[in-house]
Amino acid sequence: MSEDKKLSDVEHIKLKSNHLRGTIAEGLADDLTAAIAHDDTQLTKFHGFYQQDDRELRAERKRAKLEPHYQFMVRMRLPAGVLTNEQWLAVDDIANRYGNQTMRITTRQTFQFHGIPKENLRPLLQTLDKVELDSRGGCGDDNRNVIANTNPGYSALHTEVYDWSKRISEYFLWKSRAYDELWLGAAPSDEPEVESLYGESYLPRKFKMAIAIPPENDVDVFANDIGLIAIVENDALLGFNVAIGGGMGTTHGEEATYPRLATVIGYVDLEHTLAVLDALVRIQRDYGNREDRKRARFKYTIDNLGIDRIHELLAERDDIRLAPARDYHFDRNGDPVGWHQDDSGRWHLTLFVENGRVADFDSGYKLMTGMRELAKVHRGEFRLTCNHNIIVADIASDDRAAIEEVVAHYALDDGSRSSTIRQAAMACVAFPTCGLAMAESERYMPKLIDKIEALVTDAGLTDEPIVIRMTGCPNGCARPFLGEIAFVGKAPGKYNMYLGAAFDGSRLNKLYRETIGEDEILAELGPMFERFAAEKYDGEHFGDFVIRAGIIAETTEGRLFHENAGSAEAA
Ligand code: SRM
Ligand code: SF4
Repeated sequence: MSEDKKLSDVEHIKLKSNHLRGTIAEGLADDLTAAIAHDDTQLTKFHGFYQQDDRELRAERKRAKLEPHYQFMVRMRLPAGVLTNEQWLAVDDIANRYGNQTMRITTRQTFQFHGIPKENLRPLLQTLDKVELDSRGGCGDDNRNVIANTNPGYSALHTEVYDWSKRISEYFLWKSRAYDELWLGAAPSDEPEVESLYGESYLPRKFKMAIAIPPENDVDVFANDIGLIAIVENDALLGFNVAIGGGMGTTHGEEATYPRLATVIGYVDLEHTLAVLDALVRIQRDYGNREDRKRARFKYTIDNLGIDRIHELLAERDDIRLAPARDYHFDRNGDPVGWHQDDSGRWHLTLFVENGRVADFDSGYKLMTGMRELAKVHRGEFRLTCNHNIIVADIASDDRAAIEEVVAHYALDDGSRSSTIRQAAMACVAFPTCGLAMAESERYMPKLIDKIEALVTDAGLTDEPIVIRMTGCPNGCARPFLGEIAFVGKAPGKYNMYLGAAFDGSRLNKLYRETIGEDEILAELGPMFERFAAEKYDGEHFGDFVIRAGIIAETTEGRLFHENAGSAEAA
């Protein structure tokens, strides 16, 4: 590891934290401020929450000489996004009682609660605990929520993959007793903490894992530090292709940072899967950059070392030699909404949720109430998807009518709210809670989509599921660099526009126009849609078309993301 003096600030905070305790308890007890100590805000991430402030109130509070309106965002751990109806009701109750009366489905298949005052943190986490949920590892330099394909069509495989996601999530949880002591009232103990995998410094940066079942890539498996691609024969799960080094985050103007798609490095059978994951995580733990957090993700470790060296390290350190990768094929990275029947005859209903916000809206649309009523009659489970949607899963044929009644009463599947283009769109949270947002995203995207809907209708493309993604900054939380079209916030009302990712999530897009506003966005898209409608091949997707038509250059790998940026036609 690097010399101590060069370590980043966060590394020092972790090292002196007494296994993630810091002075969090003292901060909670301090009623002179709604905040906690600065260093502790890094540690609470490991416990699943971030200190934020309402950015809309900043100026007003400053003028009134008040501290910012501090509040917390709590992110649950929910492997594969599965929760029971009892858990749904508990989560709904938490959002109403302790938060801002909304729940936010995330792009990693879990819920976030926003607007939590610090005195509500303990009761919130205790309520989660009562229904066997937690927020451990929701954030922080550790393994994050393990996501997995929701695949309503294959219930047996889904169950198996769900079990794997829980197993992996639990295996890579940090072990310190700090969570139980700080939040659940466990008595402190003199027993030494044993953090055999993470040690005292945990990982250099966040770490993410996903499992996809081809042909569905709804998890965007290549955007993860480790992606497992299920290899299935005769409906049985045999093992996984292992892909490493995916990640989206970049910084505007800093070419040393770039999104990267995970590289498939081989195949592992089920028996050795955990050992391979463990070995890869330890490589990142030992070789990852602990000085510069902007270059600390596994993707950079891999590009620095090279894939051949990763294979050597696996062999030298753990005697692991991966078999050659097996064939697989992905069709898409979106969710097909509506009713689906699985191979055992049970039903699943995928409901579109715009940008993941579950709330009772001013428009009169009572999604939160409707889902609560659904949870009271539904006897199966709910699955959250990585595209911000909800699957009401495992419905017996006899129960379908009761579900349909609630769905119809609250208009939960109202087609007028979800055109094809809207269903394929996704935006991150951004304002007012995200401290890193440079432009609006969740609150603006629906309005932009209204206008894009008009353009696709004019071009005769109403049934074309073009993947459009938006984020308020280049950190990439809605995986924008996998959008066939993407908008990434640069300044209020201004976005960088990207084109050319693959519909199945297997190719990054590229920067097309910089710092443009809505009028320019629409002026660019209108003629492009007309041309696509006139010139597209049968079955050709928009992201492939813009490359074939010479509108944008293809991005072949993360390191080349910034090369040949801009309109290829203008070049
Ligand atoms: Fe994210 C930071 C929201 C998925 C890359 N992300 C943040 C923070 C916590 C801002 C902060 O650090 O202060 C955002 C909180 C906003 C808020 O007010 O709620 C935030 N990220 C989200 C969510 C809620 C977006 C959403 O619309 O659903 C997603 C929560 C996922 C979860 O349940 O765990 C979310 N974030 C992602 C993804 C997508 C994914 O994982 O598939 C990415 C890109 C993949 C990746 O990790 O590379 C992502 N978030 C980031 C980054 C950039 C990391 C990097 O390597 O550079 C940051 C900033 C950071 O870590 O420094 C970030
Ligand atoms: Fe915030 Fe940026 Fe992530 Fe959007 S992409 S939630 S603005 S950090």
